[in-house]
Amino acid sequence: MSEQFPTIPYSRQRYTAGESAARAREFLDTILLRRSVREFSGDPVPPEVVSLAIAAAAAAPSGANMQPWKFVVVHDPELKRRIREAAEEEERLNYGGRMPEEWLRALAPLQTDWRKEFLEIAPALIVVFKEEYGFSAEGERIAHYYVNESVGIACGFLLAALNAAGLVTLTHTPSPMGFLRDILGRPRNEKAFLLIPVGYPAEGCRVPDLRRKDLHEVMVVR
Ligand code: IYR
Repeated sequence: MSEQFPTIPYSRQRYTAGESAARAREFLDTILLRRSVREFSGDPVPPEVVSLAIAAAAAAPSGANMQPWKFVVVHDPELKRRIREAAEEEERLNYGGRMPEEWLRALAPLQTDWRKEFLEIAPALIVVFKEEYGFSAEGERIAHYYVNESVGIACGFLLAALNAAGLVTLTHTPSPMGFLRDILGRPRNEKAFLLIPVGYPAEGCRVPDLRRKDLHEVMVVR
């Protein structure tokens, strides 16, 4: 049997309902500023902001506290170029027949295509890897649990933290993403989960005029 974690006291300041609602509203107002951006400025991002946002992501809950994630930050133009080339190769196949008609129709309003210039233009790419399993200090395999849920939540924290800092992102999934492990030299227990270009919107950047579902469409109270 493994040992228990020692426990430590935990409490939070109790806000009044009004204070609590004001904080929730402030968070909502901030998160409503987040949009998926495909037109990036080349301006560099402050490295400290990226580090702080990744620290926030790594504070996400995870199955059995395995923290089954790695966040690879790519600034190097040559690596970005290789990632763009490999992503475009996959996307050419996706848009050229690998995605079924229904999927292409669903994407048509977004006007996306196989071209992924943003992978070179954005000053930083954060490639999030999930660790499908880990290793003990003795090099034995350790099972990880709820890996997709854990890493998905961590990515949510990451997007929220970058957004709060005034940076913009795209949640990009050039599937399949196996090339990322090869290009970035990651070990076999890691699988690319999400590719997140980070930066500032280009001058004149536009985003689709999307409608978010109303609260009553997404919230059910019983
Ligand atoms: N990965 C492709 C296709 C794509 C798929 C979905 I679902 C989107 O919401 C957007 C794009 C691409 O990045 O173009």
